[in-house]
Amino acid sequence: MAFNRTLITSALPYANGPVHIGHLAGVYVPADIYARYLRLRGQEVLFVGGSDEHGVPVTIRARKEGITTQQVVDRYHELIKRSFEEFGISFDVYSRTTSKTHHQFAADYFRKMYDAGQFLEEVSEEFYDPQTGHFLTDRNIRGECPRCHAQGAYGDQCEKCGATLSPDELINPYNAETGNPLTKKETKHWYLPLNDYQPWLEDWILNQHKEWRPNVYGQCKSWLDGGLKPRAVTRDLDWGIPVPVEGAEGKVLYVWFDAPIGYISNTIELCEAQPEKFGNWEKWWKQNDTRMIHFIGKDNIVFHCIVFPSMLKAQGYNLPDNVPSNEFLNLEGDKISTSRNWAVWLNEYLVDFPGKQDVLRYVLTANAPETKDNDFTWADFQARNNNELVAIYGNFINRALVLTNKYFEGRVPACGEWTEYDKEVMAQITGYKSQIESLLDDFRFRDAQREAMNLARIGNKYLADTEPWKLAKTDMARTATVLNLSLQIAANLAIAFEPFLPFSSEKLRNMLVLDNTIGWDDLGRIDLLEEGHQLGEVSLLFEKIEDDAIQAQLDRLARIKAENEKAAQAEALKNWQPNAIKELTNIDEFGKNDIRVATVLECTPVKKSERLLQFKLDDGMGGRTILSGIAQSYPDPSVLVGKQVLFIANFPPRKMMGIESQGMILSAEDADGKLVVTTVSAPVKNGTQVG
Ligand code: B3M
Ligand code: ZN
Repeated sequence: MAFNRTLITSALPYANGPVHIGHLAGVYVPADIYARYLRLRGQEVLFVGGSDEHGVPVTIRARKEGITTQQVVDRYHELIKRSFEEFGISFDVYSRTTSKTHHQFAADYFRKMYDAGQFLEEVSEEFYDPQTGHFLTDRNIRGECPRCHAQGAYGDQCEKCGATLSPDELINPYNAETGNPLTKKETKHWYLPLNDYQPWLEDWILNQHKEWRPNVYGQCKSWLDGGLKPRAVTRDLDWGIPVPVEGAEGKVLYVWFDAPIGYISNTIELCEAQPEKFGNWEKWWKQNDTRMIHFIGKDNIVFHCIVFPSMLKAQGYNLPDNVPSNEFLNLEGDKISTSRNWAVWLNEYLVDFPGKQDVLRYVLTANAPETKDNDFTWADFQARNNNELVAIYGNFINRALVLTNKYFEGRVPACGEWTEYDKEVMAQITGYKSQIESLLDDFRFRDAQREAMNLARIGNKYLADTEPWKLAKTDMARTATVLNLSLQIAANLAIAFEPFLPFSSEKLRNMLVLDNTIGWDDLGRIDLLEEGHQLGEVSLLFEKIEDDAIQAQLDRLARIKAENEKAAQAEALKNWQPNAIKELTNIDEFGKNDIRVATVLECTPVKKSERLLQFKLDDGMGGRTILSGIAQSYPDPSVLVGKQVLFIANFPPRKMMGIESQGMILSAEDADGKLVVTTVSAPVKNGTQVG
């Protein structure tokens, strides 16, 4: 199938917070590289983005910040949009799912499917808060974890033991926000019968799209192997697009029904605003010479490969040709999290590293989580900037231009005859175009960028090998040839890096005064700059990043980690409940335990044991030694010396690590989960029995 144009979509970020490096690495930088690349190749491209402004996440944020949901989406839509602009994400349109066009179009879409009988209607029992009159789902429901019995587990997950849960499993479920106990109530919803699409999806994905990335193909296959079930496309919520049928009062479209339709609505908005440039929207969505590519993160795969295609198929739209999805990017070894503030926010990055958009773009692509989760570290960020962008690419450009200024007054010198070495190097340069293209065509962005950097490496090596600064003393003609060829490589670099590092390429183009008509097709040519061509002003393409700038970032993360730990402890404390009372006992049973008071004379860690402390006690009966497994809680056990503690005197002696322990010291878990020794506050005679 021959395609005449490409529609590129990138997942619509929830407008519930700023965007961070995970978003950029996973979706927007690769999508942008691809869009820029196709445009550079002269193809007809439409690159759609926008904010996802419905769904529960934005309403949660509103409650957290104490503002209205509309205020939340207004604030974050603007912030996100600006961040994307600042990072050069070259959307043709960036709109929002609260737009009038979208509300109308998405409601129509539902209505058309409804009229065509493409939904199932079903009444089910859902969790309901009779006091507020709201139905609740997933994260809005909390209760006791059925596995570990922690309080405050969420309807979809217990954060204490990590279990994946469904709200039905929670013990004593309550409204997360109000604490009200929940009941079940009947409610009607509309379902997309995905099971009906199963045979078609199996053929379309498993047979016809074997070229999809293994992570995408594999996830689809496992969904299909599990057997698809009808999926509700409406919700009982008051934030969203009202369900446009009778008897659906108080119901809205499920956010995952309306959000992908946003790709279409945003296309419509653009085409209506600029018909001369983009034509009719249907050309992008219905004509079969248009190819569609969805850029997404791995948590969106099922929606873009199974749910949305079924919706598109139902209404006769084009289907995606590929869905390049990335795995996750972690930050310094931990999962990026908006709620835990564990992220590098794009708006904050630009305050700390003004003008360094390309550095972040470069690092995120170099480290892109294309095939597996990857880690962003500030040390790697610094190293890639200093050792690659500065030391290779920037250094090469700077030397080529400065030397041309020095020896030839900033004019491209004449190229004489090529040596064998020149020929070898230039042959390599010429070969890069098809290499980079085939990687980009395959959505292998990190490999493609690596090739662009290899091109710079060759340039750098060429200068190091030919040493024009030495040649200039003896052979000006040869110096001229070397610098001419170096400048040709520099011009090639401006083109090759254009999809990846748009700001630097523009800067380099300006330094080289490269003709605007020179573009991707010219990549590989060694005659891009004519003899005598006047170069522009030279400045550094990249600057070294110093240790203190990196340390400041690490300090910030350490602060956040400490804050999170404190907050987690406070949360645990809030949800803490004492254990249930043990079965009944009596004074005789209790009296069998001989509990006494002793003074700690010495308390030291047991050698080669991480757990054990050795207590020497004055028990009023000649002294005894007891070992206790609480070393983790007492980094400095000497604090216990002189304290009076409680111990069980009539446990049989037990040998551990070659030392005999004569009893057990009583301790309790403190608020942080550490064991603390129980002490007696008023002085008591050693050996006194407790009872
Ligand atoms: N807003 C989920 C996310 O940000 C969702 C994507 C919608 S794409 C149509 O992961
Ligand atoms: Zn649990």
